Amino acid sequence: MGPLLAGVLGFLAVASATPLLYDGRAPFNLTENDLNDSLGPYLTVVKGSTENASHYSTLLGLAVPPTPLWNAYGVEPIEQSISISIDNTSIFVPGSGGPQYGFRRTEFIAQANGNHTALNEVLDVGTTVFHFSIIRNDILPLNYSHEYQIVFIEPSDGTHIFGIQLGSPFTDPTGPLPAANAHSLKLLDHALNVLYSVPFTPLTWHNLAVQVDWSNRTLCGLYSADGAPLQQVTEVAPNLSAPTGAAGQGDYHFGVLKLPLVNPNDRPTEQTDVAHYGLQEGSMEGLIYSGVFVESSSDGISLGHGLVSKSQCH
Ligand SMILES: *[C@@H]1O[C@H](CO)[C@@H](O)[C@H](O)[C@H]1NC(C)=O
Ligand SMILES: *[C@@H]1O[C@H](CO)[C@@H](O)[C@H](O)[C@H]1NC(C)=O
Ligand SMILES: *[C@@H]1O[C@H](CO)[C@@H](O)[C@H](O)[C@H]1NC(C)=O
Ligand SMILES: *[C@@H]1O[C@H](CO)[C@@H](O)[C@H](O)[C@H]1NC(C)=O
Ligand SMILES: *[C@@H]1O[C@H](CO)[C@@H](O)[C@H](O)[C@H]1NC(C)=O
Ligand SMILES: *[C@@H]1O[C@H](CO)[C@@H](O)[C@H](O)[C@H]1NC(C)=O
Ligand SMILES: *[C@@H]1O[C@H](CO)[C@@H](O)[C@H](O)[C@H]1NC(C)=O
Ligand SMILES: CC(=O)N[C@H]1CO[C@H](CO)[C@@H](O)[C@@H]1O
Repeated sequence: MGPLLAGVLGFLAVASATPLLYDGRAPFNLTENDLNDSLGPYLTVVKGSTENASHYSTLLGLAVPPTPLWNAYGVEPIEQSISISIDNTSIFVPGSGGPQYGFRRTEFIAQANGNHTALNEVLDVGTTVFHFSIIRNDILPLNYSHEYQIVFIEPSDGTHIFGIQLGSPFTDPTGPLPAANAHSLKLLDHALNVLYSVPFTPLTWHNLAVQVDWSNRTLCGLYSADGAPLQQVTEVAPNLSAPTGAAGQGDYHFGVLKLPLVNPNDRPTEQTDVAHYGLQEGSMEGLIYSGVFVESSSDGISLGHGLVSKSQCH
């Protein structure tokens, strides 16, 4: 731990973790069949309708070590990484609105006791911190000419309380591709302002945490690479376009949601309907996740290696 950490140690305490509200770090006893059946910490229904979940997601066992932030080097990890991928069959058919031919998507949704809605009522109150770690899957690379929405909290109005975006934001008409900053992970607020961005470099676990104050509607981001402790990287930013109360509570998604490019042959109204229209190559692409959990920040924020910030983001 270098001088950077020493400089902030005054704000840190080594303590047991703050109250853990949801643990989405895949245990080693979780199986492919559990994924198919949405047993355990994930609801896996957001995927192509023709294949089982295990076609789009793989529990990696010891093949890809999870983020070292919550898994000490040289010790058996507490979790296994998860590969989440899309291919041309990744056409989700929601309860209404018809097949989403515009998107290709596979997402896991946080749940507890088989009920994601009940969990949201626990996670989306007070001040809570959404943790997740992402590493590139260089066998199944993304196409940075497209927009990807990869982590978000989605209330029933379809907006995102916060979101992590990669690639070139969808525009109609299509702009120069790839867009500037396409290869960076971007933390967006509800109004789609970029609060923070960091290059999505290969062979690196990118650890992010987003503190959401559900009453005052603010966001605050933390980031680190690999085993370095998380550091606050944004101000406490107002997020006042987010709905208040129950209307602002939503499912915690992580995975790969790939937007299309405008198809010049579609009608103007179709060209803006990204869920149902547009161009997709149908390629197989993916990301790898670990370190997914949610904690209350009432006793501070877990920064890794047992370090806890004494205060919330400020
Ligand atoms: C995995 O093991 C833990 C601890 O024994 C248990 O609580 C949990 O239910 C198991 N999970 C699955 C998916 O079998
Ligand atoms: C999970 O899906 C895979 C791929 O379709 C299949 O081989 C396996 O039998 C499924 N398991 C269950 C329990 O559905
Ligand atoms: C999903 O898994 C079940 C159980 O093994 C199997 O019967 C079914 O054929 C699989 N579906 C697909 C689309 O592979
Ligand atoms: C991908 O799927 C779409 C929709 O089912 C289909 O129209 C298209 O031909 C497929 N593309 C490839 C490359 O298979
Ligand atoms: C899930 O939780 C919600 C909210 O607490 C509740 O209304 C619903 O009945 C629960 N669903 C099931 C299947 O238990
Ligand atoms: C990436 O997407 C662009 C825009 O749709 C497309 O022209 C290009 O062929 C894609 N590249 C790959 C490798 O699929
Ligand atoms: C939230 O807003 C209330 C009322 O304006 C204020 O008293 C409180 O300090 C705020 N809390 C935070 C964490 O900013
Ligand atoms: C950083 C920031 O202030 N983001 C936005 C939060 O939401 C309000 C209300 O929509 C916007 O005005 C802010 O720009």
